[in-house]
Amino acid sequence: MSEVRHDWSKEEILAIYNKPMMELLYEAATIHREHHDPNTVQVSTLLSIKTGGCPEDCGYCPQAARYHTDIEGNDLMKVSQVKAQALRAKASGSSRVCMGAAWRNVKDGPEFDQVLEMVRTINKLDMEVCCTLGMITENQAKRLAEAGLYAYNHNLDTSEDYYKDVISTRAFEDRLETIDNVRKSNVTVCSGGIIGMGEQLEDRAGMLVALASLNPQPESVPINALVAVEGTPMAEMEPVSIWDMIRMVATTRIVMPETQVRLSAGRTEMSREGQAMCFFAGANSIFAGDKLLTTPNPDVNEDMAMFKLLGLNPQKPFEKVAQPSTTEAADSELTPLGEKPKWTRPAHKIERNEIAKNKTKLVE
Ligand code: SAM
Ligand code: DTB
Ligand code: SF4
Repeated sequence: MSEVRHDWSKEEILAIYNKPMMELLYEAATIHREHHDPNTVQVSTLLSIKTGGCPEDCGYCPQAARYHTDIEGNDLMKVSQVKAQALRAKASGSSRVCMGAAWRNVKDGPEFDQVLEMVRTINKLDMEVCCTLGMITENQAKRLAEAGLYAYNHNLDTSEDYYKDVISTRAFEDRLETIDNVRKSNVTVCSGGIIGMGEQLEDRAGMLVALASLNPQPESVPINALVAVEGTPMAEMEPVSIWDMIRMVATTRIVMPETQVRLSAGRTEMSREGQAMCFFAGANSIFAGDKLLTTPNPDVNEDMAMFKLLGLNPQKPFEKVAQPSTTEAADSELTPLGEKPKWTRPAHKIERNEIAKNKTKLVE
């Protein structure tokens, strides 16, 4: 059985990534079979509970307020709406609901209390609940855990070096600190990144070094292909080749053998054959449902037809980690601390982000 290593070097990871394809596939598939059932794929449904208007400048993101994209923004959803969507996701075979909010960080107050109620409601439906709400403190992570949160998603997105070319409103260290705060609760960690943002192969390897050196390694790692959205600084990026996606998935599987590797954004551009190669190379999770947060995703029926064709079965909830219990708000032992953490704001200029911000302003 391959051991879990936390001391991978960038050079070692690059050497794996660049192996002849057949050797890479064989090695990844072998490790995959040692640690997972190769015919089981975990299925998550994304739900954008608060869309658009985000103060951050992430160069890939259509929800950043400063770029001129065509998305429809929404205030925080009601708990009843979230419950209805979660029931639909459950009926269509999802084991997990992942709620995303276009926030820089979580602030204590009525909106966070509402999110905690959403977590309680979905956990009581016996589904795994994941949140991705931006940066959080230890106290906020513990309150989410107490409500019954199963996973917290917070992506490193790319290497520490390239991060500075993508985002200027926060720093890579802030991401690591939030992941550390999640680890201090008993919520599992979901952290991965995006390929196709103009990064070098060294950056893909650098991101995997950072993820693999977390101890414990994240329970799930989403690998996203950039969805190049008009109006964002990355609108004109070249689409990711399926071969790059397969190499990235296989390398992730080899350096993080126990992790669930999620084939995330970008599946609308991938053929069934391409996705099958990714599953063979160690991907064992997907986002299902015709929408990611704001962009399209394959139809659930098409995905279920693909599962049937490939003999894949959706994973049942709580197969990897036991269901957390839910504490009601009235019985909570944790009080909001109202902290105002000093998250970094480097504020350096990223040329393509500046251009995208100023572009349509001239036309308006
Ligand atoms: N605001 C929170 C944050 O940034 O952590 C949570 C939501 S944010 C949309 C979650 C993740 O979605 C990002 O970290 C990024 O990896 C991914 N993402 C956003 N836009 C994307 C795009 N256009 N293509 C691929 N992935 C994207
Ligand atoms: C992740 O790694 N990918 C998801 C989820 N975590 C939150 C988000 C993908 C977003 C793609 C662009 C959009 O739909 O807005
Ligand atoms: Fe905001 Fe998250 Fe989008 Fe960045 S990725 S702009 S933090 S919603």
